[in-house]
Amino acid sequence: MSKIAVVPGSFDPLTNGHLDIIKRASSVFGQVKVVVMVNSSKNPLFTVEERMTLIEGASSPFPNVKVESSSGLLIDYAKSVDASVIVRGLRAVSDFEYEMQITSMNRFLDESIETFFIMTNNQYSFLSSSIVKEVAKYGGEISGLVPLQVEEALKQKFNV
Ligand code: COD
Repeated sequence: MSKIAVVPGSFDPLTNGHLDIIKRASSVFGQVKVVVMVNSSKNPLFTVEERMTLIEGASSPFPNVKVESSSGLLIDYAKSVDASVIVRGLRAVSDFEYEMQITSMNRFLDESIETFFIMTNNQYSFLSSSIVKEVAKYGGEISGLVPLQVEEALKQKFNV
């Protein structure tokens, strides 16, 4: 039976680090659901719909990837789509503590859903949505760090 994996995140916006994780997950699992989680306490730059459109554009070469959104608990979303695995990316030791906390909480809520980690590609280990937004805001060079459509969307948002 082909396994369904969920790749959750804020994706505000998608970076090439995220895309690399999505691509690698799509080569291992039968179906991949990239889910933009809506977090009411964050103040995102891009709307959920904008983030989804950018992810759909960049992940179009991977036919087993679908993009959705959810505003509830991740584990409830994973159950609703019959996923057996949550996939997360790991960049550095600094990610570990946070990831351990959310993985443990998700296992407490439903221990039948496993979390798998994919190590970042070295070339993207320093990349995050926040750092890309900061550089883009001041007109810095971001090509090669994000997909072309994301680069254009950032330039438009910041008027640079
Ligand atoms: N290289 C590799 N991986 C990367 C890179 C990179 N350069 N950058 C980011 N990643 C990975 C991240 O480690 C993460 O796995 C994924 O890509 C998405 O990253 P972000 O930053 O967009 O997403 P987060 O970390 O903000 O997502 C957090 C969630 C939204 C998943 C979490 O808050 C959540 O599950 N919220 C729903 C509420 C819930 O269920 N809470 C209970 C569990 S605590």
